[in-house]
Amino acid sequence: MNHYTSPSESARNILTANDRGGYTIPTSGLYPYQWNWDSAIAALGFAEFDIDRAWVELETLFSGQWADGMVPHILFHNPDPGYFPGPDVWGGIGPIPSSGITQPPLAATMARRILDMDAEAGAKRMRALFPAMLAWHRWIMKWRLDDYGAVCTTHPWEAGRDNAPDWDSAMAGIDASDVGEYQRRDTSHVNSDDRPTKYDYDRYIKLVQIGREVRWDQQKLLTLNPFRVADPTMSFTTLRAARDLLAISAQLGLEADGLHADIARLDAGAQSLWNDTLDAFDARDAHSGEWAQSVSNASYLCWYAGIESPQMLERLKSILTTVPHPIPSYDPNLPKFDERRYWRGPTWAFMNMLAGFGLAGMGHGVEAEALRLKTARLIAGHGFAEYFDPITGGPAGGNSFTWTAAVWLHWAGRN
Ligand code: 2M8
Repeated sequence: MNHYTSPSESARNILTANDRGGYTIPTSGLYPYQWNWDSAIAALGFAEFDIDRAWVELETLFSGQWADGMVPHILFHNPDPGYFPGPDVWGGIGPIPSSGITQPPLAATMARRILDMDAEAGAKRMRALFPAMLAWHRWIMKWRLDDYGAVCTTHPWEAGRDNAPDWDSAMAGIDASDVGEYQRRDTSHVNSDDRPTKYDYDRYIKLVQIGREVRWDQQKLLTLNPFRVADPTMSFTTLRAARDLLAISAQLGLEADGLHADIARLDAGAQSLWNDTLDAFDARDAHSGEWAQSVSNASYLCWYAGIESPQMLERLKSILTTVPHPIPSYDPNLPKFDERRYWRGPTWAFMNMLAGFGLAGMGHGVEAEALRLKTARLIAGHGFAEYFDPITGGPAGGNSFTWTAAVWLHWAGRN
């Protein structure tokens, strides 16, 4: 007799199979290392069946923290020739080989959720991690804010939305003519139509070369780096993380000097990303001041940050009824929409979950539930893909993907 594997069983199996001992890779082959925000989501998934393992995931992530507080976007625990660019290209300067940029800070927010699931098991772990999380927050405050208090990304990989249209004009300003020869590995694992182009990769690598050249000296990079974009992903997640750090500090009686003032500054910065002409939250080039004119799935993270927006709610209601598998990473009514290409159209289940957390937290339970059920249907019908075509639901990128499995266990697949 065949054994029927339920989606929840499959999701647990994916997390277990992607577990490399203390950290989880996003998917084998394409992404063989520990990624920062993927790990925070993985921890939530583990918390559903192994709360100790959830804390270990976060502890391993912070074991790669640099002396200045930065938590890298990739930790290269074990060399793997299947990924490019690897540790030698990045030249990270932390305690373990790493990249030289960070990623949207989800860890404090997910740690708070895990703490809430079992306060007794979590209090000690949380106390131990808290100073490291606060140091990361302070590093972001020191090095990534623009004049308005919006949080900037210094590399498309830092925002996590690699080839989003948000960066198109900033990317056009990068001279990558001397980037040299290199060999991509991603397109040997998955369909190249689902991935960024060579034009994009030349610029990604050029930015890595600029950072490495000055050994990731942030002061120097403020003037040397041609790419600096005030970003809704970084701004909303940093604001939310700061609010969660404050709540955790109050709950556990921990020192958190300056967080109130930081929250006020970040709140003003996040609000400054409202583009009146577009009538949505947008990205803004920090060098030129130009708007990207991009409604992305990060635009819908306003509630996650504790920011209300009737206009965004109207937009959300509209895409919930007009787009078969929302939330598309780029608005289908805008000219650059590309339903297969990564962050230029496809739907990402974990971004839906973050938007869902925000909506539920700010009293929009109906929309949160509609989004959750649509995400559940998408995953149940098309598998644990890295991302999905928002029109057909077709799976794209890597499969047996950690964050999609974690989203199922913690949010989408719950009864
Ligand atoms: C993607 O980015 C990496 C570089 O960081 C890549 O394409 O090689 C993005 O989707 C990013 O947000 C994600 O964290 C990473 C691993 O899932 O893959």
